Amino acid sequence: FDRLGHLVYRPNPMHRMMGYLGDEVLVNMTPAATHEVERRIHRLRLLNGSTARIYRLALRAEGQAIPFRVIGTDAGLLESPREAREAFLSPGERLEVLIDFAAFAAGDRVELHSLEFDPMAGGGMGGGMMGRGMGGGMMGRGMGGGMGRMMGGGMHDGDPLALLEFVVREGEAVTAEVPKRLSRIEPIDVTDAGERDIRLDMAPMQWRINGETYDPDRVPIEVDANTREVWTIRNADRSMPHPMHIHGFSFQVLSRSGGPDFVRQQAVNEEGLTVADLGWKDTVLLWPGETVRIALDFTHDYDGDQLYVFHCHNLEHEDNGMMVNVLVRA
Ligand SMILES: [Cu+2]
Repeated sequence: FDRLGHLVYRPNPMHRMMGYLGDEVLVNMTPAATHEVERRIHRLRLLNGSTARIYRLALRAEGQAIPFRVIGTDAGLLESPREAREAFLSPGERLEVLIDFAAFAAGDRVELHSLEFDPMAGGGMGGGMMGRGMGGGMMGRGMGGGMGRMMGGGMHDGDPLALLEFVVREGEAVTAEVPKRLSRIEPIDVTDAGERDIRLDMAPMQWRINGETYDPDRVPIEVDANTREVWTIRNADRSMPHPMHIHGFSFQVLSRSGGPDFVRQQAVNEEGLTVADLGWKDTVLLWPGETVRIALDFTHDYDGDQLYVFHCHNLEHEDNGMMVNVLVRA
């Protein structure tokens, strides 16, 4: 914000390359947000509406980590609740969580915050070419004040942040059981699915998808309606995370591999999925060096050819051309 409190959005060429990070976190348009809660389970529907910032969400009270239950992701409920202590939420992604305040006393404070992480970790050169591996590297979090100011303030992606403080009200505690079964998710049948490789990389000052930057007249991806495909998306650039989003369809994440340790440590199954990868998704985060496989079912009810887009949800990356047309042929 400027001195008068007006929102400033003036990305320079470096922001357009790396993403525009502000220096003030807003929750429901509110800086330093607080929210009063009763001593019972609360359901939070979280959306990362930041242009470029990734959050490593966690809860704490009196310095202690507080577990929560994830019940839904981008496009609906999970099959059953999953207890978690942290979850990544990249731009465009959604997460539904339950927080139980029954065990807290009136006046207790519970903080939703973002844990520290290195967004360039997993890159090729120990923290990535642009990471802080290179003695406070060029784009890294150890960068000097000059670059820090160019990047838009003192808060780099991955800096620890306070997001929202819950204040527990007076009143009787209400305990409740959470249903064990929330929904039924049929796995997309991939036995006859087409395979497609998607490579994310970088040309000078531009991010690319399969070597392409956005051209409205080009259609790099064509699929037949009512077919299924498995996309193997590889973040080959190894210097920045990319939250990849498709319009028109939800997908299922099949596997995640090759990422940084702090992501692999969050795996909830043998395929390397994190809690934020479960259920129906339309946005999936790719860390530097990672490979993520997703299953897509292109069944839909519309007549004729339909044109959609597949793009990075880091909005500066998208605006800078990290997007391709996807034609679903009737
Ligand atoms: Cu991107």
